[in-house]
Amino acid sequence: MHAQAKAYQACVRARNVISGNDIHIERYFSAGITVDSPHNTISENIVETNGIDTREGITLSGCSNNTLTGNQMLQEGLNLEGSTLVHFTHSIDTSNLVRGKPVYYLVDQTNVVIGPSLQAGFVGLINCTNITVEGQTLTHNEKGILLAYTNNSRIANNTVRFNSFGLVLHCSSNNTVFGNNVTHSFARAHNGWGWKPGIELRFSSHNHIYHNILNNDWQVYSYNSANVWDAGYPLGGNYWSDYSDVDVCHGEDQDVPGSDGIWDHPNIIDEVNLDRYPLVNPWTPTPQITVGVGGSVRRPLTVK
Ligand SMILES: [Ca+2]
Repeated sequence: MHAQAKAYQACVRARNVISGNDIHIERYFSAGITVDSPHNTISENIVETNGIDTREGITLSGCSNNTLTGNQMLQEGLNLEGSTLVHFTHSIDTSNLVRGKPVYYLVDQTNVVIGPSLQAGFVGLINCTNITVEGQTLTHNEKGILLAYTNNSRIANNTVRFNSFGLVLHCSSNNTVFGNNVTHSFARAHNGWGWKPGIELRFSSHNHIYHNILNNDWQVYSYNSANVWDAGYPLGGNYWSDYSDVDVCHGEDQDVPGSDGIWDHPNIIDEVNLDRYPLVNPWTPTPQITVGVGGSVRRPLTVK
């Protein structure tokens, strides 16, 4: 397709190669490229969506084994949709960029650290174990961070904002999610504004989720999932922008007079999920103190 073409939507329904297109989208509610069949190669496309009505530059929906290389998603990023592991099994390397930052889409990997120096545009962890994602700023994707069939991993100190869904865990358990700033998750639905949750959990239990800042119109959607939403007393749970109570007591049972920066009653998410110690103010990391050579300790946390 000629580089000056506009208002073009590529919807791939066969075993195709889409390569070298310059795709501009002027329609509302559409992904730049939507793929719902297996074994396509999508490469070297420049995808420019309108940046307002969708978070989907390239969507792979209910399909498998597609290969993405060298695509530039200028405004809106990646969207992976599916219900089984095979739906998330694609080859998407770091030559794909969201807003100029590389995509880290890990499949079947263990013991990997995606640290602050990498600055990902999108992170997807598929069938992975013991992965660390730390210090990333993830914006303008359908899901800021996606974990599918991923266990024993660590999502820490990331800023996840202006995505449709902030953080999504699908069939993922025994992960730790802490110190993240998950805010401004939203999407525009076909019939108006439709909010999507900051954190979505489906069939994902035994995750430990604490010390996060959650500021979304819809904070959590939890389906067939039971998780731990605090780090006990006195470390506390999460900061919820939409939860306030009284803070006149302290102690494990919040029954001793004197405030402690923890609301006196739990934030009940649903029948099997609650934050026992919701924070009055956002948690902030405490600087580490170097002790001797090669060691460090963390100062005791002060919950304000
Ligand atoms: Ca209290």
